[in-house]
Amino acid sequence: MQQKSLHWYPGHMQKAMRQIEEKLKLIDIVVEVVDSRIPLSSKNPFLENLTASKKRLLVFSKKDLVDINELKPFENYYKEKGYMTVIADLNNPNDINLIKKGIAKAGEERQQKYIKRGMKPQAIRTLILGIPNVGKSTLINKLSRTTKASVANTPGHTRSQQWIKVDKTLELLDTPGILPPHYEDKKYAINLALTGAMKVENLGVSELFEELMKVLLNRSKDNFMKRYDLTEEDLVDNTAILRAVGKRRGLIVNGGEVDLDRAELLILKEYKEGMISKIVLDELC
Ligand SMILES: Nc1nc2c(ncn2[C@@H]2O[C@H](COP(=O)(O)OP(=O)(O)O)[C@@H](O)[C@H]2O)c(=O)[nH]1
Ligand SMILES: [Mg+2]
Repeated sequence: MQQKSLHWYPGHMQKAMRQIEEKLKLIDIVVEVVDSRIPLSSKNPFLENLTASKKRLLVFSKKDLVDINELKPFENYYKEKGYMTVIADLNNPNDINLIKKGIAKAGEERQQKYIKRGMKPQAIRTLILGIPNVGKSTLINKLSRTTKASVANTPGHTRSQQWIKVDKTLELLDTPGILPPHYEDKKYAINLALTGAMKVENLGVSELFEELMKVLLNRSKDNFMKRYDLTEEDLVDNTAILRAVGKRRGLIVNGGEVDLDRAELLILKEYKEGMISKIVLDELC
């Protein structure tokens, strides 16, 4: 395993943080997106202090890929840290509306300040933040498509920034703040790779497969057996599992043997796409 490739060098982290700090000067509230399958692994803790002075709405995306009952403790965990929360499938228009309502609520205090000063209600300026692959672009697209989106070029503090005017009460910075993932803890790196937020090759396919099997056999055995029509005898060890799955799916090489490597990749891919199990991978201690 190439440990080196797992790490963002301190320079990268600093650069990302500086860029986000610049953007934060321009905005009223922060919407941070995390993947519901990994609500801890997909959140970069270095951001906590940076955004502490803003109202923060945390969106758990991809709720369609988990059993949402499992998210309650995570929601409470973040609420205790001062976040407002919304659990959403970003492809569901009702959920996009819930997020819009959450943003309005997060911006209410700011709005009251404008009104007290005798001003009309102003657009709440919002920055979407998150690590790669959590759904930032999807959210920006969906929010702006709910009304006629227009891109306005408004001067910011230091240089001009592109704003998407969603409606009279909401403007989005059109480029999200992209955070490096939180790789330092191996457990997080594995979860990021299993869900597609990081290239599988960075960890090694076989190691990742072993980790996935531990989780699935522990927490989602029935679903796993059902997906591949397996019996208890097929589960004696990982090679037996791969052999059985490969046979069911016709992954056979020339000599009639099962192609174990392809079976491994197939299971990893189907897990990533939500076809096997709806467990939340992270666990709160
Ligand atoms: N199932 C599901 N997929 C989603 C959801 N939100 C985003 N995605 C998918 O996740 C992938 C990454 O989304 P993207 O918006 O590009 O993430 P970004 O890197 O944070 O901008 C894409 O394939 C999206 O279609 C969701 O709520 N549910
Ligand atoms: Mg994007």
